[in-house]
Amino acid sequence: MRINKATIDQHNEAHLKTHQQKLAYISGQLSEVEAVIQKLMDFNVAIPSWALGTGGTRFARFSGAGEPATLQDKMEDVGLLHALNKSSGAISLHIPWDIPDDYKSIQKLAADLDLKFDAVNSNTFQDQKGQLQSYKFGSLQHTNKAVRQQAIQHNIEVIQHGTALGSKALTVWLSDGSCFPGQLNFRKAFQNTLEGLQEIYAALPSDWKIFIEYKAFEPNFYSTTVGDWGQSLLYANKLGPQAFTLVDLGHHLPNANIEQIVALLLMEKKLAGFHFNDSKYGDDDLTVGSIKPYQLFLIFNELVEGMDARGMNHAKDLGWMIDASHNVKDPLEDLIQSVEAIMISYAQALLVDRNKLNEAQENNDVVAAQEILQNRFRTDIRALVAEARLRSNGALDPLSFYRTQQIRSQLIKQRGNTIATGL
Ligand SMILES: [Mn+2]
Repeated sequence: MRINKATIDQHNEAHLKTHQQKLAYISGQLSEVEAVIQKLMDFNVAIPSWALGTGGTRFARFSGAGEPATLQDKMEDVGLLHALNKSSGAISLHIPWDIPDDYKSIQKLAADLDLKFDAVNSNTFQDQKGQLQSYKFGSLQHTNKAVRQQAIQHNIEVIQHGTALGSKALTVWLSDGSCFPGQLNFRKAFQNTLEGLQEIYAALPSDWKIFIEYKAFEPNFYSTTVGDWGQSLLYANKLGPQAFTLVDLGHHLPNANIEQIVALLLMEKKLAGFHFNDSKYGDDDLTVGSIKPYQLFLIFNELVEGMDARGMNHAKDLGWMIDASHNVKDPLEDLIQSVEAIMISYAQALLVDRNKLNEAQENNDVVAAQEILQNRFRTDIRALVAEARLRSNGALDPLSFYRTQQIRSQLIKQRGNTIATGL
């Protein structure tokens, strides 16, 4: 389903007056509005193919209707989202869930929808039909060389699919680890995993990156072989200059200081990928900014400060992606909310007075430092995000557009009672 430009124009016309009042108000309070709007227009967050269907839990999956059943439909959904918010111009594919049957037609569809292919994701956390070796006791860490070889070969195939589509990065998330003390020799598991990653690294095209994603626990509950940013950084450093750490917000132990992790990884030039979501307890896959919006702002504050310190391009030099798969919301509404939360936090971080913050830090003025950050967090800059969308021909209020136009009902009419492929 494609959104008609004239319908977006009508929507914008109806919302324009209120928007202009809000924009004038906030522009009167801030000095760098134009530069911020431009940065917001340039910023894009990739959407993973698995976020477009209703996710399940280990107890049940309550699927919605009109879900995208094919790769083409998933791309159409991301295209729809991008048409509304103009900030979701990339899709991240998961192999083997999204293996393209015809690269050319998939590439043409992507061009029609103004989408790029973000990092490709491998899967050695479940067994596929007809698979020779089982990943029950891990993949790259496995004691059996045949299992490790199968996992290595799979990752190399994923790189080949990605190359054919124009991706530039491979994300490796391993569920490898152990559930009980004594099950695993930690050192041997690490060495096996490193050797496997080295073989995969050797198969990377020279303009590709490999992202090593860590996760503290689940599905293994005693140890995880890439369990935290220190372990990921060890692998990335040993692998070489094309290897980086990927930070997924939901993959930490409770209360971890993610903003500090991000700051140090950026400093070490080893941060390359980012997965957004929110959580109350673990890897909850909740809508970005729904539980801890202040933490999201603090993370962006460090990202902007760290990227500027290295002269990086905010839009291009890191891989931004949402990684969530929600089970009670309409997935497209969830994604509209997530992207909006990201844009708001990014805009607020851009507007932090760096000189004043730096001065407060140098003078150990703890109170002033807190005031600078919290004043910005409490400034309502949503009109700037809306203005960036308006200038890019998106919708002023994507969620209200989605609901007023009854897009899900239209998708159900078109697709029927389909369920998204994936887990
Ligand atoms: Mn992730």
